[in-house]
Amino acid sequence: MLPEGGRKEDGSWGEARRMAAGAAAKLCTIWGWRWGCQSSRMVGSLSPFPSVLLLILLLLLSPAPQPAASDITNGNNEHLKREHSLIKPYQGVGSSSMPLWDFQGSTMLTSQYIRLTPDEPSKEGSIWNHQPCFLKDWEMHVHFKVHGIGKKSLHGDGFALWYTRDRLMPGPVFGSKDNFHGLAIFLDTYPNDESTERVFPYISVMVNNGSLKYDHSKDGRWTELAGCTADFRNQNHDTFLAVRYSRGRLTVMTDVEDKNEWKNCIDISGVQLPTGYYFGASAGTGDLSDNHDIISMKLFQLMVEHTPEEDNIDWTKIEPSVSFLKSPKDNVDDPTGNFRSGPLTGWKVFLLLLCALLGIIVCAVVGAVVFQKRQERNKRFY
Ligand SMILES: [Ca+2]
Repeated sequence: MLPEGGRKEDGSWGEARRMAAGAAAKLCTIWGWRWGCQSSRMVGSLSPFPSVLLLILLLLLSPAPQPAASDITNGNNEHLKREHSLIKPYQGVGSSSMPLWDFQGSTMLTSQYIRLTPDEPSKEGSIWNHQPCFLKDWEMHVHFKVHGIGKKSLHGDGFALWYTRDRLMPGPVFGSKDNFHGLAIFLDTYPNDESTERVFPYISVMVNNGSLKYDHSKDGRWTELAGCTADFRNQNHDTFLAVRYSRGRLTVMTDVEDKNEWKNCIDISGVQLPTGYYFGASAGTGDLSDNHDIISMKLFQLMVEHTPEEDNIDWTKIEPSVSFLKSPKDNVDDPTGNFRSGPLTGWKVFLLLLCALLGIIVCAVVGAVVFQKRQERNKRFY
């Protein structure tokens, strides 16, 4: 079990970057490399060496960039939004006079978990936050458990997490309606598409403005923005998922290997989502079944500054959309479906440093030769 309210990463990458920037600023002050410190527009007024050295210094002072894991909040309770969270003991759920969450279908409430479907065929259930969310930047941590007696691939179908315009509307997409408006994260445990090369359970995301249909027979392949394999079913330890949305960037992380650390699953930019939608979770079983349990959903507000232009927009009017440099269908070539390039690895940083060092050596040698030649020419003139 993970400690409440103080999970995982400490934002070390950001901290290191700040330290590096601070160190660079001090060097700037001490050595007077004004242009390198103030503005790239001033490049060219002095030797390029200081900027290269500064870059190397920054790279040396900073650890190799980690996956977006360290960007995920450490679960600071200060910004936990109780009205959008589902936490034990499950008060304010369902029939109470002030419900925070409503449930529907086969959903069953116990003191330890909320069961969306039991391990029985043809069930569907969902749970929906009662209040729309007007946060522009947020992060949802979901503690869940998918388990059942079905062996090998004789279980299904998985569950979905939602941030959508409509709520409590049963349907064919993991127990919820199709042609939805908003964001869906599917935790699919059953490969309906027998020809797929993807390994299941498989997590994928989809953004919809109501025009797209989810194709179960292809496990949503044609509408998937990105995805990853995650072995979360029938685990004896706790399994978690984190979804972060901030400044158009959508990040999904998993913690399903009992390592108490987030693992990068999905990281895409250019995602537009409005405010005023509802969080929910739903699950469905067909011929095959599983228990789909939600233990907690914790919503954290992210403290992010926006420009005045961004603040002047009516965020409730934003149409759910995604702008891509690459079309989602291009990810067919990639068996993981995850077509975005990863962050800089240790090797890439090392190669970058090596190139920078070689560049400096070449510049120094050329400079020395030119200087020597000039000196000799000057000597001849006297
Ligand atoms: Ca499926």
